[in-house]
Amino acid sequence: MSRTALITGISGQDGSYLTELLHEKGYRVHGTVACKAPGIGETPPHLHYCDLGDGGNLDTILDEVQPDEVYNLAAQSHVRLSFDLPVYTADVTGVGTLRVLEAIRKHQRRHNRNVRFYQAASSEMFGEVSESPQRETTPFHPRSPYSCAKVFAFWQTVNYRESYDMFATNGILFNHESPRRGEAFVTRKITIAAARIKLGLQKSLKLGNLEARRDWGFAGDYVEAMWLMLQHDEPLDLVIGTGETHSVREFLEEVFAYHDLDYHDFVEFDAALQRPAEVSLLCADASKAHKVLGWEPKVSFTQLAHMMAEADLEAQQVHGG
Ligand code: F7E
Repeated sequence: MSRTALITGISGQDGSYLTELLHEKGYRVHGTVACKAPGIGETPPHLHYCDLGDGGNLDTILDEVQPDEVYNLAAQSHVRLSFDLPVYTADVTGVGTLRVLEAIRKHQRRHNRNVRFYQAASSEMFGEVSESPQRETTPFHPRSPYSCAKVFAFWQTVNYRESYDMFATNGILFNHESPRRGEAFVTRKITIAAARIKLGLQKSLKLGNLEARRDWGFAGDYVEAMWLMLQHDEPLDLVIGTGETHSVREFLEEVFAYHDLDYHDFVEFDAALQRPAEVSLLCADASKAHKVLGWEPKVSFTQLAHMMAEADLEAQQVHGG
């Protein structure tokens, strides 16, 4: 019998890749979108309006969909923005996860059925790192309202697993990108600007800290890890990343070089794009995920940069100007 999944935040980058993967595997896929999404009143049957800052209709959605698996991908996920909207971020990203967990607990009791839960935890929780690479046992030291909210959500997920015997897991995902990445994140901001500069549609690009180092992988690879975590025989918390770290500057160089451009000629520093507290270095040790799930990333840093550069060049050729 075909299984049913519910994805909160289905309209984001990860939601779109996960939906494709689950459809390939024969799932019925339902998703939630926040009320700001367009087309209210014309919602397709598999889409449900739900803002995790409220969550008042989660019970109804769960009863209607009867999911076997819930992937909690909804969040205010922009780190810089979380400094401007700390309480909103804590509510949606932190307490929002608790709202989903509590709704699942009650749904399971009402219907005497089991639901497997995946929480989109984040490498940002490691923040000011005490060891490198970071693994499951590395202490958290969050450096933003966003990552504080993710730490809260992480421990609530562990707590529901330990208190109610729920199949609740945390995937501690390091940065993952793609041509579908939101335009406010640094990789996509760079690939769009580089394509526009190449085509003569834009003259310069303003950026903040170029020395921050991240472990960047391909989102398409990472949604497979999410799914594998829910197929495992026991609920676990796992680090998912590539094990390589690169600076924002290296990503810039890679993308501009792809277009035969030198980024020095176009990039301007803008102090307003810096964060009150920065995470300087992230690098994953995903050996446990490799051992337990057999998971490993397929797309390299250079392939990812080129994939995104190429996709944005094509998109700007069609829609730019
Ligand atoms: O910044 C620096 C910035 O916004 C990366 C989210 O998905 O991954 C993401 O969080 C780095 C930072 O991602 C600009 O200071 C310089 O050091 O692309 P980002 P993030 O903050 O690492 C984690 C795993 C998540 O969980 C988050 O939800 O780039 N940087 N100049 C800039 N960043 C931005 N956005 N814009 C700039 O102009």
